[in-house]
Amino acid sequence: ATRTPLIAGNWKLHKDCAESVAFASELKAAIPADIDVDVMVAPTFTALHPVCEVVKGSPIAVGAQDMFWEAKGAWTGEISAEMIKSCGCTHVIIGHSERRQFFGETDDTVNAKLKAALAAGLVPVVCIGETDEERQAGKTFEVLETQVKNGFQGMAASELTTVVLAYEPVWAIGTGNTATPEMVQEVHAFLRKLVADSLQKELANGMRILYGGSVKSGNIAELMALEDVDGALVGGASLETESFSGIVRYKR
Ligand code: G2H
Repeated sequence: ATRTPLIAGNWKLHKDCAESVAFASELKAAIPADIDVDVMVAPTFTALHPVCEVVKGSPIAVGAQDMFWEAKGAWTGEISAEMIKSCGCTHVIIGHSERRQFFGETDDTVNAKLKAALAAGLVPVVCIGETDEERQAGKTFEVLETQVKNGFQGMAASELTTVVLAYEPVWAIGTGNTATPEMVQEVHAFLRKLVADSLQKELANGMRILYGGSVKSGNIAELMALEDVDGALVGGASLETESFSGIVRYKR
Protein backbone atom coordinates (compact mmCIF):
# COMPACT_ATOMS: atom_id res chain seq x y z
CA ALA A 1 0.00 0.00 0.00
CA THR A 2 1.21 3.50 -0.72
CA ARG A 3 0.38 5.66 2.24
CA THR A 4 1.81 9.17 2.34
CA PRO A 5 3.03 9.72 5.91
CA LEU A 6 1.49 12.52 7.93
CA ILE A 7 3.48 14.38 10.56
CA ALA A 8 1.12 16.46 12.68
CA GLY A 9 1.92 18.95 15.41
CA ASN A 10 -0.62 19.39 18.18
CA TRP A 11 0.13 22.73 19.83
CA LYS A 12 -2.43 22.15 22.60
CA LEU A 13 -2.89 25.19 24.87
CA HIS A 14 0.29 26.93 23.76
CA LYS A 15 1.08 30.09 21.79
CA ASP A 16 -1.18 33.11 21.46
CA CYS A 17 -2.12 34.61 18.09
CA ALA A 18 1.09 36.54 17.50
CA GLU A 19 3.29 33.68 18.71
CA SER A 20 1.44 31.18 16.52
CA VAL A 21 1.85 33.37 13.44
CA ALA A 22 5.54 33.94 14.09
CA PHE A 23 6.12 30.23 14.68
CA ALA A 24 4.17 29.22 11.58
CA SER A 25 6.27 31.49 9.40
CA GLU A 26 9.44 30.02 10.91
CA LEU A 27 8.18 26.54 10.12
CA LYS A 28 7.29 27.57 6.61
CA ALA A 29 10.89 28.67 6.10
CA ALA A 30 12.33 25.53 7.72
CA ILE A 31 10.28 22.90 5.92
CA PRO A 32 11.29 22.26 2.30
CA ALA A 33 8.54 23.07 -0.21
CA ASP A 34 8.99 19.66 -1.84
CA ILE A 35 8.88 17.63 1.38
CA ASP A 36 7.65 14.08 0.70
CA VAL A 37 5.38 13.78 3.72
CA ASP A 38 2.15 15.56 4.59
CA VAL A 39 2.63 18.10 7.37
CA MET A 40 -0.11 19.52 9.58
CA VAL A 41 -0.13 21.86 12.55
CA ALA A 42 -2.99 22.33 14.99
CA PRO A 43 -2.90 25.74 16.70
CA THR A 44 -5.53 26.96 19.16
CA PHE A 45 -8.88 28.02 17.67
CA THR A 46 -8.09 31.72 18.03
CA ALA A 47 -4.97 31.38 15.88
CA LEU A 48 -6.40 29.16 13.13
CA HIS A 49 -7.25 31.83 10.60
CA PRO A 50 -4.03 33.86 10.77
CA VAL A 51 -1.92 30.69 10.71
CA CYS A 52 -3.79 29.47 7.62
CA GLU A 53 -2.98 32.78 5.93
CA VAL A 54 0.71 32.51 6.82
CA VAL A 55 1.25 28.96 5.56
CA LYS A 56 -0.64 29.43 2.30
CA GLY A 57 1.38 28.08 -0.61
CA SER A 58 3.55 25.92 1.67
CA PRO A 59 3.25 22.17 2.32
CA ILE A 60 1.95 22.92 5.83
CA ALA A 61 -1.73 22.14 6.36
CA VAL A 62 -3.68 23.44 9.34
CA GLY A 63 -6.12 21.63 11.57
CA ALA A 64 -8.19 22.35 14.66
CA GLN A 65 -7.64 20.49 17.92
CA ASP A 66 -11.34 19.75 18.40
CA MET A 67 -14.77 20.68 17.00
CA PHE A 68 -18.48 20.42 17.77
CA TRP A 69 -20.83 18.21 15.79
CA GLU A 70 -23.74 20.62 15.29
CA ALA A 71 -23.60 23.04 12.37
CA LYS A 72 -25.25 26.01 14.08
CA GLY A 73 -27.61 26.98 16.86
CA ALA A 74 -27.72 27.85 20.53
CA TRP A 75 -24.49 26.14 21.56
CA THR A 76 -22.58 28.88 23.32
CA GLY A 77 -18.85 28.52 23.03
CA GLU A 78 -18.85 25.79 20.40
CA ILE A 79 -17.24 25.75 16.95
CA SER A 80 -18.52 23.80 13.96
CA ALA A 81 -16.66 21.86 11.31
CA GLU A 82 -17.79 24.35 8.66
CA MET A 83 -16.42 27.25 10.71
CA ILE A 84 -13.09 25.49 11.01
CA LYS A 85 -13.10 24.87 7.28
CA SER A 86 -13.95 28.51 6.57
CA CYS A 87 -10.75 29.56 8.38
CA GLY A 88 -8.77 27.65 5.77
CA CYS A 89 -8.28 24.46 7.75
CA THR A 90 -8.24 21.06 6.09
CA HIS A 91 -7.88 18.82 9.17
CA VAL A 92 -9.36 18.35 12.62
CA ILE A 93 -8.20 16.29 15.60
CA ILE A 94 -11.05 14.36 17.21
CA GLY A 95 -11.10 12.45 20.49
CA HIS A 96 -7.71 13.38 21.84
CA SER A 97 -7.15 11.66 25.18
CA GLU A 98 -7.03 15.02 26.96
CA ARG A 99 -10.54 15.73 25.64
CA ARG A 100 -11.64 12.28 26.79
CA GLN A 101 -9.97 12.65 30.19
CA PHE A 102 -10.83 16.24 31.08
CA PHE A 103 -13.77 17.31 28.91
CA GLY A 104 -16.14 14.36 28.82
CA GLU A 105 -15.37 13.17 25.29
CA THR A 106 -16.71 9.67 24.67
CA ASP A 107 -16.78 7.30 21.70
CA ASP A 108 -20.29 8.59 20.99
CA THR A 109 -19.20 12.22 20.79
CA VAL A 110 -16.23 11.14 18.68
CA ASN A 111 -18.67 9.43 16.33
CA ALA A 112 -20.88 12.52 16.05
CA LYS A 113 -17.88 14.76 15.44
CA LEU A 114 -16.43 12.36 12.89
CA LYS A 115 -19.61 12.41 10.84
CA ALA A 116 -19.79 16.21 10.92
CA ALA A 117 -16.10 16.58 10.04
CA LEU A 118 -16.46 14.30 7.03
CA ALA A 119 -19.62 16.06 5.91
CA ALA A 120 -17.67 19.34 5.94
CA GLY A 121 -14.83 17.77 3.97
CA LEU A 122 -12.26 17.97 6.75
CA VAL A 123 -9.69 15.21 7.23
CA PRO A 124 -10.36 13.81 10.71
CA VAL A 125 -7.49 12.61 12.86
CA VAL A 126 -9.24 10.28 15.29
CA CYS A 127 -7.30 9.59 18.48
CA ILE A 128 -7.53 6.39 20.46
CA GLY A 129 -5.39 4.81 23.17
CA GLU A 130 -5.38 2.81 26.35
CA THR A 131 -4.52 4.06 29.82
CA ASP A 132 -1.74 2.61 31.93
CA GLU A 133 -4.28 0.82 34.09
CA GLU A 134 -5.93 -0.77 31.04
CA ARG A 135 -2.59 -1.94 29.66
CA GLN A 136 -1.57 -3.41 33.02
CA ALA A 137 -4.89 -5.27 33.13
CA GLY A 138 -4.23 -6.79 29.69
CA LYS A 139 -7.13 -4.87 28.15
CA THR A 140 -5.25 -2.87 25.52
CA PHE A 141 -6.71 -4.56 22.45
CA GLU A 142 -10.20 -4.74 23.89
CA VAL A 143 -10.17 -1.01 24.69
CA LEU A 144 -8.85 -0.06 21.26
CA GLU A 145 -11.37 -2.28 19.50
CA THR A 146 -14.23 -0.62 21.39
CA GLN A 147 -12.90 2.87 20.63
CA VAL A 148 -12.57 2.11 16.91
CA LYS A 149 -15.87 0.28 16.51
CA ASN A 150 -17.90 2.81 18.48
CA GLY A 151 -16.06 5.76 16.99
CA PHE A 152 -16.79 4.52 13.45
CA GLN A 153 -20.31 3.32 14.32
CA GLY A 154 -22.85 3.50 11.52
CA MET A 155 -20.35 4.48 8.85
CA ALA A 156 -19.45 2.58 5.70
CA ALA A 157 -15.90 1.97 4.47
CA SER A 158 -16.59 4.29 1.53
CA GLU A 159 -17.24 7.18 3.91
CA LEU A 160 -14.06 6.65 5.93
CA THR A 161 -11.40 6.80 3.20
CA THR A 162 -9.86 10.09 4.36
CA VAL A 163 -9.86 9.21 8.06
CA VAL A 164 -6.54 9.14 9.88
CA LEU A 165 -6.22 7.09 13.08
CA ALA A 166 -3.83 8.20 15.80
CA TYR A 167 -2.76 5.66 18.38
CA GLU A 168 -1.73 7.49 21.51
CA PRO A 169 -1.19 5.32 24.55
CA VAL A 170 -2.32 7.61 27.36
CA TRP A 171 0.61 6.59 29.54
CA ALA A 172 3.07 7.82 26.89
CA ILE A 173 1.59 11.29 26.44
CA GLY A 174 3.80 14.12 27.63
CA THR A 175 5.53 11.75 30.03
CA GLY A 176 8.70 11.11 28.10
CA ASN A 177 7.77 7.41 28.12
CA THR A 178 7.61 6.37 24.49
CA ALA A 179 6.16 2.96 23.76
CA THR A 180 8.79 0.58 22.43
CA PRO A 181 8.84 0.02 18.66
CA GLU A 182 7.63 -3.54 19.27
CA MET A 183 4.63 -2.32 21.27
CA VAL A 184 3.78 0.29 18.64
CA GLN A 185 4.01 -2.09 15.69
CA GLU A 186 1.96 -4.70 17.53
CA VAL A 187 -0.87 -2.25 18.14
CA HIS A 188 -0.75 -0.67 14.67
CA ALA A 189 -0.90 -4.07 12.98
CA PHE A 190 -3.81 -4.98 15.25
CA LEU A 191 -5.64 -1.76 14.31
CA ARG A 192 -5.13 -2.28 10.58
CA LYS A 193 -6.46 -5.83 10.85
CA LEU A 194 -9.40 -4.63 12.92
CA VAL A 195 -10.34 -2.09 10.24
CA ALA A 196 -9.87 -4.76 7.54
CA ASP A 197 -12.04 -7.31 9.35
CA SER A 198 -14.75 -4.96 10.61
CA LEU A 199 -14.94 -2.68 7.57
CA GLN A 200 -12.86 -3.37 4.48
CA LYS A 201 -9.39 -4.57 3.56
CA GLU A 202 -8.85 -1.83 1.00
CA LEU A 203 -9.80 0.84 3.53
CA ALA A 204 -7.39 -0.67 6.06
CA ASN A 205 -4.53 -0.79 3.57
CA GLY A 206 -4.96 2.88 2.71
CA MET A 207 -5.67 4.19 6.20
CA ARG A 208 -2.90 6.19 7.81
CA ILE A 209 -2.25 5.16 11.38
CA LEU A 210 -0.15 7.67 13.31
CA TYR A 211 1.65 7.10 16.56
CA GLY A 212 1.54 9.75 19.28
CA GLY A 213 3.13 10.03 22.68
CA SER A 214 6.48 11.69 23.38
CA VAL A 215 7.61 11.59 19.75
CA LYS A 216 10.79 13.59 19.20
CA SER A 217 13.48 14.00 16.55
CA GLY A 218 15.52 11.30 18.34
CA ASN A 219 12.91 8.54 18.06
CA ILE A 220 10.92 9.42 14.93
CA ALA A 221 13.10 7.47 12.48
CA GLU A 222 12.76 4.17 14.33
CA LEU A 223 9.00 4.68 14.63
CA MET A 224 8.62 5.54 10.95
CA ALA A 225 10.60 2.44 10.00
CA LEU A 226 7.80 0.28 11.41
CA GLU A 227 5.62 -1.29 8.75
CA ASP A 228 2.30 -0.04 10.06
CA VAL A 229 3.32 3.40 11.31
CA ASP A 230 2.30 6.10 8.83
CA GLY A 231 3.25 9.20 10.72
CA ALA A 232 3.14 10.88 14.08
CA LEU A 233 1.02 13.18 16.18
CA VAL A 234 3.50 15.29 18.08
CA GLY A 235 2.78 17.46 21.11
CA GLY A 236 5.67 18.88 23.11
CA ALA A 237 8.26 18.47 20.35
CA SER A 238 6.04 20.30 17.84
CA LEU A 239 6.38 23.62 19.66
CA GLU A 240 9.83 24.59 18.43
CA THR A 241 11.07 25.01 14.88
CA GLU A 242 14.20 22.92 15.23
CA SER A 243 12.55 19.94 16.87
CA PHE A 244 9.41 19.89 14.68
CA SER A 245 11.25 20.43 11.40
CA GLY A 246 13.73 17.76 12.55
CA ILE A 247 10.84 15.34 12.99
CA VAL A 248 9.38 16.27 9.59
CA ARG A 249 12.77 15.73 7.97
CA TYR A 250 13.43 12.42 9.76
CA LYS A 251 16.01 10.17 8.16
CA ARG A 252 14.28 8.06 5.49
C1 G2H B 1 0.09 13.18 22.63
C2 G2H B 1 1.11 14.01 21.99
C3 G2H B 1 0.46 14.90 20.95
P1 G2H B 1 3.28 14.59 23.40
O1 G2H B 1 -0.90 13.99 23.25
O2 G2H B 1 -0.86 14.63 20.60
O3 G2H B 1 1.74 14.82 22.96
O4 G2H B 1 4.06 14.43 22.12
O5 G2H B 1 3.67 15.84 24.14
O6 G2H B 1 3.35 13.34 24.21
